[in-house]
Amino acid sequence: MTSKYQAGLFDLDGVIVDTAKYHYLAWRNLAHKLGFEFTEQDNQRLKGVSRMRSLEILLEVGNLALDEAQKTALAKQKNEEYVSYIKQLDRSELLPGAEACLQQLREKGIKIALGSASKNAPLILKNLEIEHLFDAVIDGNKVAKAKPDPEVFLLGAQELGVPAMDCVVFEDAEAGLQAARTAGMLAVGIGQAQDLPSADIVFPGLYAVQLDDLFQF
Ligand code: B16
Ligand code: MG
Repeated sequence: MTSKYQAGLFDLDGVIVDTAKYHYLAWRNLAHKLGFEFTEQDNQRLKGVSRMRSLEILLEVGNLALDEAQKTALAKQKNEEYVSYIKQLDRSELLPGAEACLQQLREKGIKIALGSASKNAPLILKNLEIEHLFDAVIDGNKVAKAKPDPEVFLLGAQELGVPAMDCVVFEDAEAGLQAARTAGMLAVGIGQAQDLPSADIVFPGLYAVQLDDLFQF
C-alpha cells in the first residue's frame, strides 16, 4: 500500500465511541411499548443506518405498519430517550486508541473529518471533549442521502479541500464501507473481517491501526 493519503474521515458510532448500546436501549424500550421484542441481533441491522430507516426496520421486526405522522412521533420519542443517555456520556466512553489516533494524525498535519449518520454527533463530540480534533464535521444534519450513498464522505473531502482519492475512511458498518469505495477512498473496516466484505483492510479497533503505513507523514 502506498503512503499517499492526506486525510482521515471517521465514522462516529462504532469507531470512536460505542453509542450503539444506548441506541439499542432506546429502540428496545420503544419496541416494548409497541408490544414486541427487539433483540440485540435485530439491533445489528441498525448499525450506521439513519434514524428513520432504523425505525422502519424496527417496525418490520414488529410487523407493524404505521403512517408518516405516527412514525415521526415515535422517532422523536426514541430520540428523546437516546439523548437522555448521551447527555451523560463522558470521556471514559471513548473507544481504545480513538483519541490517540486523532491526535497523532493532527500532529502530523493530516486533515480530519467526521462522517457520521447521527444528528446527535455535535453533542457526542462535545461530551467526549474531542471537537477540537476535527477540521470538519459532517453528520446527519448536513447530508440528505444515507450511506451507502457516498455523500457524507464526499462532502467531508470537499470541506477539507482534499481530493477523494487521497482520503481514508474508518467505518464499522458495511454500508459505510460501500460509501467509501463509491467515493473512491480507501475503506478501512473497524470490526471483524467476515462482517465487512467491502473493506480494503480491517482492524479490530483504531488502537490497532498502523497510521504511518497509511498516511503521508
Ligand atoms: P441519530 P454512525 C449512526 O451513527 C448509528 O450507527 C445508527 O445506529 C443511528 O441510527 C444513526 O447514527 C443516526 O443517529 O438518531 O443520533 O441521528 O455510525 O453513522 O456514526
Ligand atoms: Mg458506525
